[in-house]
Amino acid sequence: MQINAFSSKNRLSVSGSRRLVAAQAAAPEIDMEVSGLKHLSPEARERAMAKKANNFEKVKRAKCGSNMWTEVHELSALLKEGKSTFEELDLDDVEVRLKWAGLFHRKKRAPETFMMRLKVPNGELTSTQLRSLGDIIKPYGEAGCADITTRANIQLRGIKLDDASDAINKIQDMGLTSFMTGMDNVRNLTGSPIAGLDPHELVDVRETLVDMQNVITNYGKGRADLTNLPRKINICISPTRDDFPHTHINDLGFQAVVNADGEVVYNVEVGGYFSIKRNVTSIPLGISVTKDQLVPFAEALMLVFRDHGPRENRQKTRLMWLVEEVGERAFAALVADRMGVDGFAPAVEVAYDDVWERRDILGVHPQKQEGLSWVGACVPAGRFQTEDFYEMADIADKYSGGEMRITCEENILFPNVSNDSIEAMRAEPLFAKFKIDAGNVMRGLVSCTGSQFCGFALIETKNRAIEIAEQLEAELNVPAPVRIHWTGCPNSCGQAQVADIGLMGGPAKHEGKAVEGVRIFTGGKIGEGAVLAEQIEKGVPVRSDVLVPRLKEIMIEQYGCTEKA
Ligand code: SRM
Ligand code: SF4
Repeated sequence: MQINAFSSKNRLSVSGSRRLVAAQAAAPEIDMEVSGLKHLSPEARERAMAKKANNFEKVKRAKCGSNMWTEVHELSALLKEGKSTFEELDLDDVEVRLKWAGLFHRKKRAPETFMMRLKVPNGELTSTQLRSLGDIIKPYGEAGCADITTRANIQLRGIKLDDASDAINKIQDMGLTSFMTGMDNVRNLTGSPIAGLDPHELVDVRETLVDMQNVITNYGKGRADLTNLPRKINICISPTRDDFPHTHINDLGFQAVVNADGEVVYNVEVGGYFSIKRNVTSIPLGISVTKDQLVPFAEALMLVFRDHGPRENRQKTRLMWLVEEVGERAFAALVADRMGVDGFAPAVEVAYDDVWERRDILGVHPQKQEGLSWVGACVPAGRFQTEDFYEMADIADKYSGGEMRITCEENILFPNVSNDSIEAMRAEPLFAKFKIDAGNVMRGLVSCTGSQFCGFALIETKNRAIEIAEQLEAELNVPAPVRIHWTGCPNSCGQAQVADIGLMGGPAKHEGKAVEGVRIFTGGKIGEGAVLAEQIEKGVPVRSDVLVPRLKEIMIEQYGCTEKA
């Protein structure tokens, strides 16, 4: 099979401070048979799978998780009407397949309650949605809370399976979805929290991200042919040099650039991911796509991943393993073939003559629209209580046209605030809790869920992260934001490796006894020229009398902090 994966167009140009120094030469035709793709046919995979499929694949083969899109309503009804007890339900449905409907049983930490993960493309929410989300968790009292996630998304907590059917209907009625959010599905699509407001963005990605979600989730109702992937897939579109969605750690990242003709196109990177066994940044595919190709490309790539991706050893099933197996060019050829196109334009190579520091978007910032600003506020460790939803909705209605956004750093942002209203807005009680001018440790704080709710966690994270951030701010002068990311285990949902200082849960000993501990990572860089943080220590007890002094040392040595008098 011959596929010309790349167009032969070379592009060279200079545009503003953006200097296009080179463009990739046309690639030769790719012979898929000689590049070893024969054994990757869906039929061959199927044969291999029958023998060596991992346990999750066996559960999916017994019954696909997509069945839960209807069955979840039946399970809810069975419980509600007393026709079944929770214990009588099928274990694989409860622990695995319900994740296809966005329901994660918190068996170890809060038995018989579920975390419900949504999809919020680009993290945009309306005041109506905020109020409805508050309404869903309100009945659960203290057990009902919510989190902003590191994919600019919302997770609701405390949900009972009896009520899940109603919750799902409410969520779909408000134009959101919880389907295809867990297990081997696409995760929340990320872009830029300041899309449409930002004077420096190359393109407003909001509409494309919504289109992409609609296509790959069938408008949130679930798309059966895209739901049985070998593993999860993270997708983002990055429209600025800040790279807010961390292209380098997504399985599929589109980076907006300007080509020689002055058009915005998207360089394609693939394969970035974190896991217990491997942490790897994405690699360029050597191609670029147009705006119109973004959604078809993502869809085709997912189909290629579905059909050719490995499904044997679960630790070797993320997209990177397939890309490495077939090579970047052949992989691009497979996607082109699936899209029904001859090939793609080469990647645009961009070298800038200036250095671009990733912007801190908390606080008040002028928008490209005259007289308007966005106002970013810090949500400590991303945790919301029920009443926060109502207060945020009121603020959004009063000041930002009923709109609020959430970020991958687990914070909130109100767009389109009239400059005349900023002073009044600052005085609102919400911002005593979620500070607009948060300190330089709190504003950079990110934390995964940790042991309060997550069964994988080796340590408690969120509460501890807040306490230690407060202590550091009390004891140190911190001249610039220091980004501290907490992650409760090596899955690294809290992205320890992108932080200035990353703290990853792990075992430790104190005075001969086993205690909660962390591995410490430092030196992560985000934005242009991103670099992963490296582990400098392990087995450090998280007790504040041990960890805080160690963090202070690092902050003084590496981040210009000084002791307060
Ligand atoms: Fe994650 C599994 C929470 C972002 C890598 N992650 C889990 C589970 C579902 C495990 C479980 O069932 O308890 C956690 C749910 C805990 C809970 O109750 O909240 C969980 N992951 C999260 C969130 C909520 C952390 C947060 O506090 O923000 C994030 C939800 C994002 C979303 O909206 O979908 C979250 N997880 C991430 C990220 C960061 C990212 O996407 O940039 C990563 C690393 C990047 C990546 O995926 O490559 C991440 N989570 C994992 C992994 C390791 C994946 C792997 O290939 O091995 C697991 C374990 C797994 O999938 O087997 C995992
Ligand atoms: Fe749970 Fe570990 Fe992810 Fe934290 S990093 S949410 S502890 S799986």
